[in-house]
Parts: sequence; C-alpha cells; structure tokens
Amino acid sequence: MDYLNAIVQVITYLVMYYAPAMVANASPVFVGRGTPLDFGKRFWDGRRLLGDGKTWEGLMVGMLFGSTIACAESVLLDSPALYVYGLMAVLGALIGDIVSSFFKRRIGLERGAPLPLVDQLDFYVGATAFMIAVGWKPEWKLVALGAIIIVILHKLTNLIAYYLHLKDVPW
Ligand code: CTP
Ligand code: MG
Ligand code: K
Repeated sequence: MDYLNAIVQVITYLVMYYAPAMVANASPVFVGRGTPLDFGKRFWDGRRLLGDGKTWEGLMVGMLFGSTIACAESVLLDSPALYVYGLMAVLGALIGDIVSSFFKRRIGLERGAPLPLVDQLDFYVGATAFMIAVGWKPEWKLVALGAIIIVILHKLTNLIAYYLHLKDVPW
C-alpha cells in the first residue's frame, strides 16, 4: 500500500469513527477546576479514588461536546448508525479515561503523573470497546495505525495546552 494513500485512509477512518471520542477526551481540559468525580474520597489504600483531575464539570463538557460532534457527523453523512457509534464512543472515551485514573492512583501515581501510552490511549481503547459493544466491526489494521497517530496528536495538543497555560505539565 502506498504511504500517502494509507495515511489518508487512516485519517478518514479516525475522523469518521473517533472524532466524537477525541473531542470528548480533549474538551474537559478547558474546564480547569471543578468538583472531583470522587468528591475527594479515598480508596482502601488511603489514596484518592480518582483524584482532582477527574471532575463532574469535565465529564459534562466532554459528553456535551462529544455528542454534538456525533450528531453533526451523522446528519452530515446521513448515517444514523454513526450517531449511535459516536455516542457510545463518547461514553467509552470518558469512562476509559476515568478507569485509567483509578488504576494510576492504585499504583501510587499522583494526579497528572505521566503513564506513557496509557494516558494517551485509555480513551481510544474505551471508545473502541464501547463501539464494538453495539455492533461495530473494526478494521483492526486501521485501528492500530490510528493508535500511533493518536499518540503523536496527544503529544502535540498537550504541548500546546501547556504553553496556553491550560495544563500544568507538558504531558
Ligand atoms: N478533566 C476533568 N474531568 C475529566 C477529565 C479531565 O476536569 N473527567 C480535566 C482536568 O483538569 C485534568 C485535565 O482535564 O487535569 C487533563 O486530563 P487528564 O490528563 O486525563 O488528567 P490528569 O490531570 O493527568 O489526571 P490523571 O493522573 O488522573 O490522569
Ligand atoms: Mg494526564
Ligand atoms: K488520560
């Protein structure tokens, strides 16, 4: 397969199936401070259940922005199925991000501490799983290539967010 063609194909696939998830994952960063999802509660290990990086406001903003993209996309492409996949991808993305924070706290990582690949791909894995749950048949080669693009995109956007003072750390 010729490279340029492969890149165009994977980007088209990513935008079509993962744009709602990507927006849902990226938009909470604009919230800044908010009410923690765990309300400050601690787990048996004495550490925070999720930490201050997971807020109700972030969750709401992610759902709102993500589902807006899902709706717009399904209308534009005249595909009701894309709306269902989009909404599921939004939920999966936000839940995947929350689950990974839960495990980060369990292994003793503070809020915002980097966990390479998991930090960048938690939402992607969550979105993929939730779309599959409602009947999506993924093109695995494109999903894998998409993961590589997501990691690169994540590094770039976090760097930009850091320089715009939206994030305290550049990862
Ligand atoms: N955010 C939020 N609510 C969410 C998800 C994210 O408010 N449900 C905001 C927080 O301000 C968070 C930022 O988006 O700091 C970036 O998200 P992320 O990198 O996932 O959180 P971290 O701060 O790195 O926390 P963790 O170590 O738990 O991943
Ligand atoms: Mg982080
Ligand atoms: K994350």
